[in-house]
Amino acid sequence: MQIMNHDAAPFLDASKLLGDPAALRTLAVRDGYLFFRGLLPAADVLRVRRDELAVVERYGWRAAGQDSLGGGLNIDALNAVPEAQMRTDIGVSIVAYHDVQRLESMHRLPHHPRLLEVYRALFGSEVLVHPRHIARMITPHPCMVPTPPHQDFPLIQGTANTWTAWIPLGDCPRELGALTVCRRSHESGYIPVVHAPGAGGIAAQLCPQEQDWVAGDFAIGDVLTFPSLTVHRALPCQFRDQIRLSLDVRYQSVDEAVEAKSLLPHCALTWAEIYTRWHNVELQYYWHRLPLQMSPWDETLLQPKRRIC
Ligand SMILES: O=C(O)CCC(=O)C(=O)O
Repeated sequence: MQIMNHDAAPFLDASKLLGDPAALRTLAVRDGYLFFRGLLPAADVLRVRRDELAVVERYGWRAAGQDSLGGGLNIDALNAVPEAQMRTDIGVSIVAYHDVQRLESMHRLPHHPRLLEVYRALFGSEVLVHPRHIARMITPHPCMVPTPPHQDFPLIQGTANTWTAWIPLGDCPRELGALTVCRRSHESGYIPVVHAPGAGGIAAQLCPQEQDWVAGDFAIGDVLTFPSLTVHRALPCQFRDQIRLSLDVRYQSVDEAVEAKSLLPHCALTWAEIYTRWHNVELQYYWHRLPLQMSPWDETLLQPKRRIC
């Protein structure tokens, strides 16, 4: 099931197809992912990186002697955090993650017009941006394990036509633990899972023919996106003193069903607690203004079941 970095083919850059929704959809249906070089302006991404790193700094986990964008870690300080206090799906402590979830900039970036343009083209309708953003802050803390191969569908549910945008908050070469996708794995439909360590806690049981991995070195502004049946995983980070910052953001058509948890914060805070210090109200509770259709949660999708290949 595991692959090495060098086994993967490079991502195909779909940037030239922006402005041609039909061609974009055809490629998405064929490969089960789209990769866009330089989709987002670097300055907009760096604002979020700086804000997240300021949180890391406040907890004493950033190495001294770097500017506000440097991802070097004080690994001894971080490793002193007991596992019980860590978000093992994120990479920092539970309280530090709360501070990151309070960041207005982190919640604003997913609404960037360049992202909305992509999803309007894919869905042919208005877009629901799930407010439940995940801010991965992957560190070499001993409790951390690279994200196993999985589909997002059993974890998100709602419509299978929900798309994830994986947005690295800075350059993210393969060696820093970038995301990789299994091309055309969306064609397999829902894949039965087993429990696995790492973010999400499940792994898709891949058959031998499902090993067509694509990967790449991300530069700031690049975005990888895929529907919720596409299998993806994180490459192992080769650095012992660097943090990998990225966002997982979900998008779907407003005309399709959404599961209730997708509208909740990705932590124990309430939205009111998250919004306490925000300047702008227009991105608060915006989904309340949309006529959403809800779908029920199906716990059986997360229960281990043997797959026959
Ligand atoms: O960044 C990671 O390690 C996991 C990301 C992921 O699984 C996702 O975006 O759905």
